[in-house]
Amino acid sequence: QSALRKKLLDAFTEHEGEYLSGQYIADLIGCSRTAVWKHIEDLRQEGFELEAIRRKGYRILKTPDQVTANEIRLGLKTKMIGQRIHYQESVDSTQKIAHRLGFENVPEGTVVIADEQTGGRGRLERAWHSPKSTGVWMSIILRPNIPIPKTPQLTLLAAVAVTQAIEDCTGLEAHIKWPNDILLNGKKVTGILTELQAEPDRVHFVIMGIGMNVNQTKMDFPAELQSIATSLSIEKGSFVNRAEVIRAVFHRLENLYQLYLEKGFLPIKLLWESYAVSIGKVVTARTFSGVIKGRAMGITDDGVLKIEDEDGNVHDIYSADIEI
Ligand code: BT5
Repeated sequence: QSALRKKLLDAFTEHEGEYLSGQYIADLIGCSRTAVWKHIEDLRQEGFELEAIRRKGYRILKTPDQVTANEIRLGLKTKMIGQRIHYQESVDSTQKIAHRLGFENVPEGTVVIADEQTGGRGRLERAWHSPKSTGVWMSIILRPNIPIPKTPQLTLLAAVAVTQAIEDCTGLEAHIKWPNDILLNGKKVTGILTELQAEPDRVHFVIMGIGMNVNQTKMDFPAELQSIATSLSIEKGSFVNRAEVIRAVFHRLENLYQLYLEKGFLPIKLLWESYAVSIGKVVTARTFSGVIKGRAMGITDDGVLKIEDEDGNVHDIYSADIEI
């Protein structure tokens, strides 16, 4: 089967852009015309786009969009982030693998990427829907020399990087919802999960998990997400190359991380506030200890959200879900 597949793909590669007739393919791989049709259907199942024209034959319009290390490396200009990529087709969660690698002392900037996650997760062990071949599911290992209370700043930094990368690749204007949601037209397109391994006085390593919806259609989302989630291709109206999105995130992330290590959080904070949707608006924050409604005033240098309620009391929000 795979030898036949290789022959077929080699033939398409050799005759790039041309039509191969059903008879030609049948002769080439030694099968019936009906079997040819079956092979073509298999390719379509795998994500190839093929055009079939009567009396001319078949032509490949698009190869599947992959997120393997080779595919990403082509055109990657970073020095640190993504220099090492661990790719797997299907994993439980890239976070788990990255944690394991973090303990194995892999270099900073090592990334774990999967084509599919069967147990992708968000904050508080919530599920993160990560279907096959349509999104970017990755975890980046960082080793910043910063005190533990500053680590939430990295979530905000990642949000800025993703927002910029989305604009680079699609021209779409994304917005950030504190602390970790990236929205397009008010719907969530990316979630960020920052986890850390720390000793009492210092950060051992940080795992920055990024989940981006790229080529899902509305129907690809489970019913409960259809009204709150979106993908880059839904918003752009055309297919988006995942490897290109990943490279753009790596570039932006590396630049901002460098800036952060040299100049501190202030420049990141200013960028973050310029992309944030909630600042100045009345929001509802659901925290562990209750619900706070008020005007979002901004974030502190520690990445804490400040909300002023109706009575003029200012609340510091460390962790919550925000409704705008
Ligand atoms: C997040 O959590 O937004 C962080 C998501 C991080 C996912 C990445 S993928 C790579 C790495 N490996 C992992 O296992 N995780 C990271 P949170 O703010 O808790 O949001 C979770 C909520 O978002 C869920 O309860 C759903 O309502 C919604 N949701 C789930 N899947 C979604 C999707 N694909 N797109 C948009 N919303 C989704």
